[in-house]
Amino acid sequence: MQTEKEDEDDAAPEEYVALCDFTGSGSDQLSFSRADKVLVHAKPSSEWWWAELQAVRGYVPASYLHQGGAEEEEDTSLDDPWQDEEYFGSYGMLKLHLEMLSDKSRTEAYRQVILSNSASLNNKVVVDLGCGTGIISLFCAQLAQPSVVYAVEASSMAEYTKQLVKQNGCEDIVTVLQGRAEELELPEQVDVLVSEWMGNCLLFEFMVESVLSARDRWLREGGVIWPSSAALTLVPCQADSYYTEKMAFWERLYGLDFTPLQPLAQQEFFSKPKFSHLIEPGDCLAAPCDVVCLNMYTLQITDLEEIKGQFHFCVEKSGVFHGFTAWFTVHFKSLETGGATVELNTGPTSEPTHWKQTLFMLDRPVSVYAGDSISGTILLRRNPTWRRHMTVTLNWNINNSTEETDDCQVATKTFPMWR
Ligand code: GJV
Repeated sequence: MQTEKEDEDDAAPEEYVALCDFTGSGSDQLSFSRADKVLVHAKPSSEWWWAELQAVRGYVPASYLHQGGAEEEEDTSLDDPWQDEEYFGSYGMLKLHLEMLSDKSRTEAYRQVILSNSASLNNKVVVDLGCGTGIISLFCAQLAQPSVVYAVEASSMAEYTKQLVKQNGCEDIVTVLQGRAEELELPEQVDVLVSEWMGNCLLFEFMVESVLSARDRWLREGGVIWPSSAALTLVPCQADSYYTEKMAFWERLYGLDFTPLQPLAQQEFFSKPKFSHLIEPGDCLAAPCDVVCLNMYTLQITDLEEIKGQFHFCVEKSGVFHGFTAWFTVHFKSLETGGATVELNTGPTSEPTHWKQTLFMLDRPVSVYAGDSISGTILLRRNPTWRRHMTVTLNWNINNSTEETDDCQVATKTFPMWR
């Protein structure tokens, strides 16, 4: 691999500085630490560069590097680590709102929360953070009698949300405020902070930061946050058809051996997680395990930089271990003492939601047997530069239960989401 690349070095290598630690997966990726100086020899794609560190060469993720020194002023792409123009631009159009509003499980869960708490919402002050088209605020006004709902929306959709509020006769209760929550003031403290902030793999987009900062500024002592807690769940799984479609495909084509393309396929299809995967309950090889639990009352913005979890699975049926699938569940605690908690579960045994599930493919499938154990850790590391992005690092080992092969395979893989 390394010698094949040597002919790419016609131009002088460029020096880059690592923005944070990175653990390479497989033998063709480099591992490095924050502030390491890396020599970039070639940029075969915008995401993976061919580079050198301490005389060792390998691929490095481009987004982890920045060009130190004088050239920095050239880099205007770093101006907005939140990419807000693009982010709020996309919420200014209908496509995403259509997707969210079509998601019955999601929307009905919020409706159910309002409905089952309608008595307690009487005369309460509510803020709906990132209200979009205002559906949750409208539910509040329609199903309960809060004194006011502040519907906060940064995108240009807010203009239409105002019209929707009027059109539905809710203008006495719902006040739409256009702007980024972080830059807005509310005229009063709120009793209830409601938001639908969850992204893929729960945290992607990191809108949760806006919720936490609104909590600290706006929520009165003893106020309620909806959702009140969130959990990320993981399961080892088979993903036979996806594996066949993207990897086994290259085994034999038209009577020819195409396997030299498999390393490329691995890089292209399996190095990032697959969003919008729907796992069949039967593809789970073990009982799912909650790896991260977030308490929305105590969680701090700084906690988001690195979130760690652990798992221990007992393989329940023999099969091919292709990867891990993740999803989340959120809980809305009742305003009434003893009232029922509402849950929105995006896992394989619930109605599919627009989040679907997130699949993390291993580099190589592993056969596992009933009784084996798969244990390890998950680390969600927020991208130090691109604040809406993160990487997910999975570490696992498989312990074979049969006595004659007492082997233990240890592996690790880091998945950028997306940078
Ligand atoms: N301030 C105001 N509106 C926001 C903010 C913010 N800080 N962040 C996101 N939004 N569940 N992953 C808006 C955004 O424009 C969009 O309409 C909605 O909140 C996102 C809701 C769904 N995204 C999610």
